[in-house]
Amino acid sequence: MFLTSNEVNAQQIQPTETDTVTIRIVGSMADSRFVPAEIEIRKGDLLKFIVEEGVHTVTAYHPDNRRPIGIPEEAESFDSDILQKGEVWFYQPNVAGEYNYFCRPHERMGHKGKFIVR
Ligand SMILES: [Cu+2]
Repeated sequence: MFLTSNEVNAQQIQPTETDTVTIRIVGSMADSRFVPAEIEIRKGDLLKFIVEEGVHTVTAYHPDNRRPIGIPEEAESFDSDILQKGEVWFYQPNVAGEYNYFCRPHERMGHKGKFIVR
């Protein structure tokens, strides 16, 4: 098959184009939130969660965490454990789909987030 030079370039560039995507965690009580609370990323991107205020977790909706599943079935469950102000936690999803997660201390106050891997 004949490829134009543009098509060749696209094929060469795409597989290596990954980013580190930062999600800030702010608030300490009912104002706790992930910023942004919802984001689309690409497979291979690295998610970097940084706690700017309060004490939080980044926890998957998954039976491992005693919740109904809210991430792709083939994806690995995750739970950051307690993160203090200034701490950073990374997750690199390698399965496409929708990932719903929450913060253990503030779930009932609505501290939840979602990322979609394309
Ligand atoms: Cu929280």
